[in-house]
Amino acid sequence: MAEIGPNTRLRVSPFYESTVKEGVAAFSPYNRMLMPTSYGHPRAEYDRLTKGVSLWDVAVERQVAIEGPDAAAFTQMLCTRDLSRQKIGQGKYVACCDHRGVIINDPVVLKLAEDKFWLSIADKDMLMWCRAIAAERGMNVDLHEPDVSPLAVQGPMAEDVVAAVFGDWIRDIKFFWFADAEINGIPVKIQRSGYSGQGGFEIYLTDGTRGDELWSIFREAGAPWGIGPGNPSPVERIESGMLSFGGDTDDHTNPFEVRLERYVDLDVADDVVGIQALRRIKAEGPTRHQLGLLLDDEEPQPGPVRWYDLEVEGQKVGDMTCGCWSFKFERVIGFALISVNCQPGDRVTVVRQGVPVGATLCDLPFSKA
Ligand code: THG
Repeated sequence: MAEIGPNTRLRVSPFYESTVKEGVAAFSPYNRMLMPTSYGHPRAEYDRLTKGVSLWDVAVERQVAIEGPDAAAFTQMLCTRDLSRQKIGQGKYVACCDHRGVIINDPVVLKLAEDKFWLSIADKDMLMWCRAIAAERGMNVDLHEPDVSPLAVQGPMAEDVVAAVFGDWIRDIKFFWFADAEINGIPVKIQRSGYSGQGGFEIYLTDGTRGDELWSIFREAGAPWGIGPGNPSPVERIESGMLSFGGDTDDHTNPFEVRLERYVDLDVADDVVGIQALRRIKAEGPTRHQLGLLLDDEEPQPGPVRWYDLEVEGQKVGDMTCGCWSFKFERVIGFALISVNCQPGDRVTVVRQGVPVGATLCDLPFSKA
């Protein structure tokens, strides 16, 4: 197979050497970096995440730092969720939209000070977007990408491992809140967060020269709990019903279509980018929604690498945007982005590389599958 590796266009994670030593088997490009996506043992890696504790190089979750006198006002302009009550030390999951109300990112916003925020972004060039909006609006802000690289510790045993490294005080950190800490002089921020439904923490390394040291600290401290390498799991995140921006969204997707309505506040100020479009869309009623798919397959099938058409009586009604063999439900599941005329319980046909397979729509998350 052809190789793809770090080069001057493809920035290197501070944890890269560690992941190579651990036997990383696949990467995916994300924010012009490489994100480990497999260590070659899918079932063992899934079990480690859902029953134990898993260590992930998610340095690709880059930060856009927003600093200066207009930082709070500017951050709000980018986010369709009301941030007026956000406290210093608190994170919030938000949808950033363009002027059409189309989602262009779903970052976690961290408030570090009254005049300092980080957008912890999904895969899309948000620094360029922020610079353009700030310049057009004449905002007094400094925008840059800081030296920050998250390392995720996920799974039911994650809290014990993070407490073994930093002390029992971390057990009091509330969901999405964060605090400063240090280990062997390595500066970090610790947040209770992460892209899994299993619980855990993200350790934001703020000195990119010390990634392999931090990795080793967790590897050793986590040994009694059987810690091992992993990555954001496509299977677990589908089972848990978590959105993948760019995977489950296209260039026309608004937050209402993908279950993000509860993070949208339509009464934020009129200068929030996209909010006027979202008010219109809400008034007219969204045309698509996101549902679960339970496929009729009896054998494991890989998830789609491209969206598959969903049809009813030969007419296209939507797309299957992701899928996997679920170890938990022992069947093939996926997400549908589909006409609001289709409802849970309805039957649809997935056109999988030209071959039709039946499926039943269901509510998300899949708790009732
Ligand atoms: N952590 C950090 N940054 C990130 C991600 C992350 N940036 C990119 C990407 N992931 C952003 N996407 C998400 C998607 C879902 C969640 C977090 C980031 C998430 N959702 C919870 C859920 O769906 O159960 C609910 C969140 C809430 O209710 O506030 O956690 O993973 N640093």
